Amino acid sequence: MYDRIKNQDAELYRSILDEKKRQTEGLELIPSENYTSPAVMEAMGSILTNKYSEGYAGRRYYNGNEHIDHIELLAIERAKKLFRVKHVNVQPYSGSPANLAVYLATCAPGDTIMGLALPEGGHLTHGWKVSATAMFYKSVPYHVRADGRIDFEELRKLAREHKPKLIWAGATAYPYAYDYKKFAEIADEVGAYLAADIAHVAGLIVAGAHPSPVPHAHIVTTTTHKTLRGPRGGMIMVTDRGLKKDPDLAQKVDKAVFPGLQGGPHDHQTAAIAIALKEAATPKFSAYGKQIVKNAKALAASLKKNGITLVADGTENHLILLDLAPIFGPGGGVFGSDAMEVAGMTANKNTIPKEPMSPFYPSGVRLGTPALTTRGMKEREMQKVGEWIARSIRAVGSYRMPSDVKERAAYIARFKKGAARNEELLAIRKEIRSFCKKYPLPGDTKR
Ligand code: DSN
Repeated sequence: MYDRIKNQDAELYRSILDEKKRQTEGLELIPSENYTSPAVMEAMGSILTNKYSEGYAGRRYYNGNEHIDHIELLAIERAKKLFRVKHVNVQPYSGSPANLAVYLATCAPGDTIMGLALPEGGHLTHGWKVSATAMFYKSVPYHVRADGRIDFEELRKLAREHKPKLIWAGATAYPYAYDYKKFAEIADEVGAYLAADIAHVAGLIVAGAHPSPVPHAHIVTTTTHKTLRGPRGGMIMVTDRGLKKDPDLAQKVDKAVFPGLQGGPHDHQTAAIAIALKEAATPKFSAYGKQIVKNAKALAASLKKNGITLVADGTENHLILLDLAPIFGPGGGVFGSDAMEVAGMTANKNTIPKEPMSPFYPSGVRLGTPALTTRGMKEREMQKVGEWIARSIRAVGSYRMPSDVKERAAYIARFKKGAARNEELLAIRKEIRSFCKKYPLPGDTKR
């Protein structure tokens, strides 16, 4: 495998192999990651990467696009059918550019927009202060309640007061199902566009394991590489409701993507998206999406049984948020996620609702089941994974984040050194390595 890279660039080849080993021998628990099929990867490495195709099918700025047109139209038709929407743009390079195009299509600079605050689970591009979306637009964030659910009372009050042009429904660390109907009621009341960012749950929606925003939102955006299990990429969809609100919305979205924001589309990516959409339309994918949620619920139950506190006391989707404050005190997310990494499990430190420390030293860990489910693991395996996570966290449970910010870097460096030598973590790593041999990555037959 990768023989040409091996012959041409030995240094880079080694890094690819090392990464392959990491992905194969460890448990991938980051809820926004997944393993694509070999066909999707083949398209990403195909000859299509050589082409320029600025514009849209039949209206390109370059010649030689007859086959590219066919590929892009195939992706669009598949997405329209799968999500039951009227219009799709498959050119956004990824989720953030897709979301930026929605602003361009619906707002003028300086208009008011609303999204869930980032530390409470929202996304940067939903108007968080360090993002261009808060620099060029007036952002009024809404929040979650103490139980972690979206505070619709606050959202309604703020919307009435600030009259936003655009409201985002979607998050990156939200363990509940989204109530799109409630969002739509508020957006309609103040005349705002409702954009649902379904990046995290797109695959679950297709599988019937999560409600769809399509009957409620005007615009839907998604990445294609999370639960949808395609290549890295993005899509923007315009619904019937969207076209009813603004008959020009589809053209506005297309113009926002190109020439508003981007140049030539990544045709190899478009082809890989088309393949992933074909895969996602199968009964096998439907079973996969449902299994992701069953596995997340089983993993949540195992974690609780093993003494770990969870935000929302569980999950309604693919994602689980560990509240590690009861173990480490505030700021323990870094100890939890780093200990898991030494033990062979990849997750990420994350803020929890009403975070007692800060986004740099958060008190939680975010994890999910899409990637493990792709490897064929089921509820029984989740029992074991929950035990490993709990054991890893307990193995470093005596660490406490210093309250003096200046002391933290040195303390974390000492913690990392200790964790790398921790016998319990190294023992778990060995167990996981041997366990993983039974669950090959897609297309990986050579063990
Ligand atoms: N970084 C993605 C995630 O992990 O949820 C969102 O952009």
